[in-house]
Amino acid sequence: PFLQALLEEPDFQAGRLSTAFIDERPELRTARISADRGTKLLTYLAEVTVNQPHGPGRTRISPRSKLPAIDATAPLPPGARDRLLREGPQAFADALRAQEAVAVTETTFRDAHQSLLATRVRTRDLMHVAPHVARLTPQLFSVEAWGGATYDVALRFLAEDPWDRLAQLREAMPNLPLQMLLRGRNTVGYTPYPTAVTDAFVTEAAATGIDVFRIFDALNDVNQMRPAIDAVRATGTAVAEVALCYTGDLTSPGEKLYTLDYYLRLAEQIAEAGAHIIAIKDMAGLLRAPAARTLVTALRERFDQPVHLHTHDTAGGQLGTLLAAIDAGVDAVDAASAAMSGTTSQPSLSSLVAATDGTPRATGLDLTAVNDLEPYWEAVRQVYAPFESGLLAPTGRVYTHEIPGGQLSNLRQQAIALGLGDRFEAVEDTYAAANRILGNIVKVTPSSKVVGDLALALVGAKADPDDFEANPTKYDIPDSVIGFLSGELGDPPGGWPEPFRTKALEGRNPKPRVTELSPEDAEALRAAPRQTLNRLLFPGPTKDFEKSRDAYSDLAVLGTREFLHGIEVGHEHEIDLEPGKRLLIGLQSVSDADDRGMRTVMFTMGGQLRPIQVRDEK
Ligand code: 3PY
Ligand code: ZN
Repeated sequence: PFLQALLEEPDFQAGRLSTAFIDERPELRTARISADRGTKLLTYLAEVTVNQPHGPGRTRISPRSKLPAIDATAPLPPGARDRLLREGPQAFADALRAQEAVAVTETTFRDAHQSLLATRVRTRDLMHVAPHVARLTPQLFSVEAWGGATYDVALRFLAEDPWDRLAQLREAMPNLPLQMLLRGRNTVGYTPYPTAVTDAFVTEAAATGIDVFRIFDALNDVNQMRPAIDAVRATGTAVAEVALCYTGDLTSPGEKLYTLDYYLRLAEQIAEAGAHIIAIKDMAGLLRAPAARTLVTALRERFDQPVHLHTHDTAGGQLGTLLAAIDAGVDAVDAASAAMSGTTSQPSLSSLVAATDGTPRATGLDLTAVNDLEPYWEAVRQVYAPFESGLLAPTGRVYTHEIPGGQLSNLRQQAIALGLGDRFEAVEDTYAAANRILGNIVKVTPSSKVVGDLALALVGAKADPDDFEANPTKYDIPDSVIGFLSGELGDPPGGWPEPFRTKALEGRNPKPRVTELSPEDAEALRAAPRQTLNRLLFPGPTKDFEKSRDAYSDLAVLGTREFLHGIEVGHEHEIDLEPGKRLLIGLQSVSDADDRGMRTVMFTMGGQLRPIQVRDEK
C-alpha cells in the first residue's frame, strides 16, 4: 500500500519529492511503519517456522472456541474489589474474617501455570478468558495473576512487558481484586534489592492494578519482609497479606524446628509488622489435613487477622487439607481451574466448590459457571504442551524431598537438560541431602533454588553428599550456595550449619548483602519506574526483551500457536495489528538450506509474495 500510495502521489509523479515528503503525510508514514512491522513479524515467523524451538505444534483446537457465551454489554456483576475500593484494606480484611462463606482465590492466571507449564502462558491467552472470569465467577475473593516468576518469564521468554499484562488484566476484571506474589526484599527476583526498589515496585504495582500483595520471605525472616509490608500499607489502598512459609510436619513428634510454636511465634511477628491477612504458604504441599486443622485453629484463636491458605497438590490429597482447614475456620483458600489443577499446581476449584456446596461454608461460586470455564483452560494447556513438566501423576516423595510445586516441574526440565533426566530420583534424594547440609531450611524461591543448584551440582559431579559436607572445598560450589552461606538471603530459622559453613566459605570474599541504589538509578526510578524496575531486576532479560521488540516488533499480536511454532504451508493466518488493521499472512514454501545454511521462507502478505531469508539453526 505504501508503494502504491507513493506512485499515485501528485508530487511524486511531478518529480517534486523532498525529504519532507513522508513527514508531511502521516497517512503514508503509517503505511510505511506497518510495512516495516509486517517485515519484522515475518522475520520472527520465518525463524520459528524453520527452527521449531519447541517442536511441532500438537493441537489445532482454538481455545477461544471453547469460551462460554457471555453478554459483554450487561452490567458487570459487583465483586470483592468494589468492597475494597469502598471500604479500604482494613475493613476489607475484617469483613473477610467475619464472613461465613469460605473465600476463594483463583490461581490459574499465575501459580497454576507457573507450576505446570513453566509460567509460559501469555497475556493474550489470559486476556481472552479474563472477562469471562469477571462475569461468571464474581464471587471470587481475588485472582492471583501476577508476581512470582511471571515477571521474569514475561521478559525472558515471552517478549512481553510484565507491566502491560498487569494493566490489561486490571482493565478486564475491574470487579475482582488482583493478587500478586511478592518475594519480600527479593521482590520478583532471586536476590535482595535496596528498600528504594521495593518501595518503587510496590507503589507502581498498586498504581497499575494490584489490590492484594501476598508477601513472603524465603527464610521466614520478618525483617526481610518489613520494607514490602510498609510499602503496601503506605499505599493506603492495597491489602498486605503476609505469609508464613510452611515446611516439615508440625504434627510429627520428630519435628524439632518447624513446630506449632515456631509458626505461632512467626505469626506474632507478622501480625506486629502490620499484616491485614495472615497467609499459610504451603509451597510444596506438605501441610497434611491434621496439621492444617491444628495450625488454622491456633492462628484464629490467637490473632484477629483472617487466615488464607495456599497449597500445592503434589501428593494428591490437598483437597482434604483444604476441607480440614475450612472446618477449622480458615477464611480463604486458593484453588485453580480443574484443567490446570492437581499435582504441582493447586487443588481443583470445581472439587472445592462441589465439596462445600450445601454446607454453611459454601463458597458462593456457581459450580456450573466454574465448570464452564474449564474447556478453555484445557485447550490452553494443550497449546502449551511443550512446557509440561512430565510429572504425570501425584508423588508422595514430596514428603521426603520437600521440593516446592513450582520448582519440581522446573527441576525435572533442568535435570533433563543436564543429561540427568533418567536419574531424577537421585536428584530428589540429593535435594533432601542438600537441604540437610544447608541446615534444614525453608525452601521457596529463592532458597529453593539454592538447594536445587546444590543438588544438581552434586549429582552432576557424582559426589557423595556426606563427603561434600565434610570437605566442601574439594568441590565446585554454585554461586547461589555461596551467596546463601554468606548471608545474602538472611538468616535461616535453624541457624547456620557449622562447621560446614565456615569450611565452604574459606578463602571466599562474600558480596555485601544489599547494595545501595546509585543516585542515577534513584532518579530513573522516579522518572520511568516500569522500565527502570525491569532493568534493575532483570538486566539481561530486559535487554533481550528490547532486542526482540526492535527486531520483531510487538509479538503479542501473534496467536500462541504462531508464536511457538510459526505457520504452516497452506494456512492463512489473520493477525490483528490493532483494531481495523489486519494482516493476512500465508506460507507458500520453505526452500532447502543453501551452502551457508540459509533458507528462503516464501510468505504471502496481503496477497503479495514476501521472501525472508533465515538461518537454519537446527
Ligand atoms: C514464587 O516465588 O514464584 C513461588 O511461587 C513460590 O512458591
Ligand atoms: Zn504456590
